[in-house]
Amino acid sequence: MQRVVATTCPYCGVGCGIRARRRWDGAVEIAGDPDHPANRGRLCSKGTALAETLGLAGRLLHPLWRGRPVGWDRALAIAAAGIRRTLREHGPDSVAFYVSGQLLTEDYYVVNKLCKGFLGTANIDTNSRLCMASSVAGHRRAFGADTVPASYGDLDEAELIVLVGANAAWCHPILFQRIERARAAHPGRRLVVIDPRRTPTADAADLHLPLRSGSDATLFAGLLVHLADAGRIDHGFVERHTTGAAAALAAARAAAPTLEVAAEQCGVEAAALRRFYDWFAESERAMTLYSQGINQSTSGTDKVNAIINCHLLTGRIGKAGAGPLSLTGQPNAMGGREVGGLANQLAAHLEIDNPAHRDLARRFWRAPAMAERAGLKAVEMFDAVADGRIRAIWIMSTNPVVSMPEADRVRAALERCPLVIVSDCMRDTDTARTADLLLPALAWGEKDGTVTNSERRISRQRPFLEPPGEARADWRIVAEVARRLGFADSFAYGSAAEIFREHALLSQFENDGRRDFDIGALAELDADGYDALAPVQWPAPRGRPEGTERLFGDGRFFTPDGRARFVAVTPRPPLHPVTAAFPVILNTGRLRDHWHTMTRSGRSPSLAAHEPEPFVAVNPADTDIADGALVRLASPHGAAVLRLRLSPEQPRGTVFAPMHWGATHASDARIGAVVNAAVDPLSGQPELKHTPVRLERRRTRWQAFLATRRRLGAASLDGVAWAVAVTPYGWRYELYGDERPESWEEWARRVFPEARRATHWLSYEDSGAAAFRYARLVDDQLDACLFVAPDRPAIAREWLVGLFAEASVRALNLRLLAGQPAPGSPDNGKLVCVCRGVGERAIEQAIRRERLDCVEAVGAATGAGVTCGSCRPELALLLRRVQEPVGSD
Ligand SMILES: Nc1nc2c(c(=O)[nH]1)N[C@H]1C(S)=C(S)[C@@H](COP(=O)(O)OP(=O)(O)OC[C@H]3O[C@@H](n4cnc5c(=O)[nH]c(N)nc54)[C@H](O)[C@@H]3O)O[C@H]1N2
Ligand SMILES: Nc1nc2c(c(=O)[nH]1)N[C@H]1C(S)=C(S)[C@@H](COP(=O)(O)OP(=O)(O)OC[C@H]3O[C@@H](n4cnc5c(=O)[nH]c(N)nc54)[C@H](O)[C@@H]3O)O[C@H]1N2
Ligand code: SF4
Ligand SMILES: [Mo]
Repeated sequence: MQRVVATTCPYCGVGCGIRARRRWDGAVEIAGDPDHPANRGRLCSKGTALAETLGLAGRLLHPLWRGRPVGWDRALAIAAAGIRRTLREHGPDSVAFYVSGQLLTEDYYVVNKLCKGFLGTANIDTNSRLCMASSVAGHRRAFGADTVPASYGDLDEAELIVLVGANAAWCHPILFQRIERARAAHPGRRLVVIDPRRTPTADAADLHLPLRSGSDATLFAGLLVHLADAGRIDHGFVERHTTGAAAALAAARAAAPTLEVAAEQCGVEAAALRRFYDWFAESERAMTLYSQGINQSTSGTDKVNAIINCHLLTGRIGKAGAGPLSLTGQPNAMGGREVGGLANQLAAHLEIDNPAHRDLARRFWRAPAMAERAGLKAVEMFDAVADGRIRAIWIMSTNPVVSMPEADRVRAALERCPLVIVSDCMRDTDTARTADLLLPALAWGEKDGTVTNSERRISRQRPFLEPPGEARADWRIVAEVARRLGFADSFAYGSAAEIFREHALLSQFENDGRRDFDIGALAELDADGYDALAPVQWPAPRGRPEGTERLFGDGRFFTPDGRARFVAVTPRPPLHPVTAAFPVILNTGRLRDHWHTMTRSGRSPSLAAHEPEPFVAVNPADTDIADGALVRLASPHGAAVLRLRLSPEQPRGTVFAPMHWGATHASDARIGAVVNAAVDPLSGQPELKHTPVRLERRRTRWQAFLATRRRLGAASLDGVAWAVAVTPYGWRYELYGDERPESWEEWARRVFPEARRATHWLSYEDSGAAAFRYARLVDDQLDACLFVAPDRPAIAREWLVGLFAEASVRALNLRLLAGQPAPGSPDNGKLVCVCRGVGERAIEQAIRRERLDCVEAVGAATGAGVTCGSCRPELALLLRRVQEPVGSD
């Protein structure tokens, strides 16, 4: 069978279309879908490597109750009985659901309906609380509804694009490439990046404003003042279509009376700020794209409104090439908002605080137990688990023990909770380790449903793989439990299509154009129509099946008076300032090739190669600890041990650490444990970008590099700290410890279990046992190696990992023990271009040797960056590094 299935990428909110082809031998080929409007055939490094993540290794394939396999009947009965008992003994609010923007809309709809309509509690919240909640709250304040006005197509038309708190080159790569193509085609267009760090995105910009962490509201207050003073107020629009301009302007003047004050407060040069303000003032077609640098803040909602204010004042909204655009993170962050997955929403953009809306949902669902008020938001929810108010929690498609702030507290809360149900595709995650009941969910490629991207475009995810083991669709699992709770009639769904129809019907129920979310035109889709559904942007009300590209073109908003609201914003600094004990600001976020807690990207050798080890980036002027040393990062909440990376891109007084590593990939690097849980009072979104911390050297007796064909068992690493990454032929580890084993030789024999076939050993130990080197060959192939030294062993890691591919390494002998290739032979260095396998060292050498001066030339010389393009920003960075070298290696 050779069948091509059109589906959607399961990673980011760009929502790229994919064509998946099953080959006759079962292998899957992934390609971009040329017909999908979000990407027109392009994919970034993560999308490209999807096939590497599809194997069944590590999958959860059967329900497990307290670690033992149980049949589905038993598992569902346990879940239903546990929920029923908890409801009866402790009331509706003792039960909670914590779900995810990685569920499909149909899954999300069903679990939200069960909770808010049938269990009588709104204690369902989602990881979107950590992601989009401030945008949602900001939109609702300004527009009266959670409406994203603009489209990707507007990026092709904008004269000025401002990216605020968004590292799009890494996190929304296909969108970023679209911006870059438009700039290349129209040289006058400008890109401004506002981010404390000099990210690869900032590197590409015409202007980078490295503002002080958390000072965005002041920066946009200053812009509002500047726009008014420069005569850029669109008086007609402001008078006819908005309210509150005068108060917002007065508040902005108080915060940023002059440009110099704004510059001073934000820590940027006045001249650079003036340039930005002037560019914004003169660009009718201006777009402001923003993401977690804005949302994840204790004043995130105000920052969102400070941005929207500038667009309202100039009337730059609802027009081609103009408007604010909140970039959604997860593939279905937007779909989750449509079904009301947040604890303070209802469904179909109905409001839970509005009695008429509650009544509408109650009648539509024929709901026996409507939730009467908003439920607990994520941070509050885990607090309630910790203090016993919540006694049963069902976690679906998210890994809060890694991704929540103050994550040690979250783990402890779950360990104490009487009933923890976890639905996941993977057997071992930090959160699954706390579960009583583990339920196997279908994964991407097996699931069937819809997702909605950042531009409101609903796309189908279609299955192209058979369901493995006993895994089931999330919606089916929830519906089965609902049936056992006595709600069979209301959850008698036979397919995703039926659920989608109900969702669409609810969106148009008594709507009459008053609510923004209306997909009534899709309510009549039959099974075939649903299957064939082409990507479409909502709203798509009855009679408008082609959907809507842009909203607010008519100047009408979803507030009671139809006018958009300015919000008077008084900027606030981050909640917790630095102190003498915790003098450094910790900023956290994403890397190019990893996805969240690595349950997917951590299985791909090509993605894992980009950054195999957890690290913290520090400005060289801020520390005298050497590059590559181990450091301990501590806050009042917890600590993590990370590799120090000296990085001039990092502003002074701040450090940056990726969010990706949990206990499945490193023993001590879970940054969520360090991050504070301070939240925005309106949105409840935590301040994940700003935690006061202390940085100190982590001294060790020894450190080691280890590579092997088989993953090591947990027991063999007892007493040793480690970080692991998958490689094409096995696994690589960085290790360190405080105690030295009596004999390294024996330790090596213990951790590398005896091979059955012919083996050959090489080993070397210096007299003081401070250094030890060991390699094991099986049938002349490299099977395992270990390099121990007092500090980080200086060996050619990528070369060693590459040797596992060789048919025979016997001839290498002592070179192998040296851990270094022969002089002159190529060592690629750290992988930069995943598609072509080109490493940092090779690129740097080519730049020097051939005096390359642009990304295109590097591509022509080395092949890097010419396929998916995800690494182009890093090629630019390497070019700059070679041209202006810094103190680090
Ligand atoms: N490769 C990859 N891509 C992803 C994901 C992934 O895990 N990996 N996850 C997806 C998801 S769910 C999301 S939400 C998005 C997130 O996408 P982004 O928001 O672009 O990513 P982050 O790295 O979280 O943070 C963005 C930037 O905010 C900056 N920042 C920190 N503090 C401030 C501040 O005070 N002001 C300003 N202006 N900026 C600040 C940080 O330095 C960082 O560069 O990415 C999506 N795409
Ligand atoms: N320090 C810090 N923390 C952060 C952030 C940050 O910037 N800094 N960003 C925050 C943001 S924006 C986000 S979105 C979160 C993301 O954080 P999480 O949602 O916790 O991260 P994921 O690794 O995506 O977790 C998804 C889980 O669902 C499983 N899964 C995948 N598909 C399915 C499915 O179809 N069904 C089921 N049942 N399970 C599935 C995966 O195996 C995995 O265990 O992290 C937040 N945490
Ligand atoms: S930009 Fe990359 S990760 Fe995001 S949807 Fe497209 S291919 Fe997937
Ligand atoms: Mo996110």
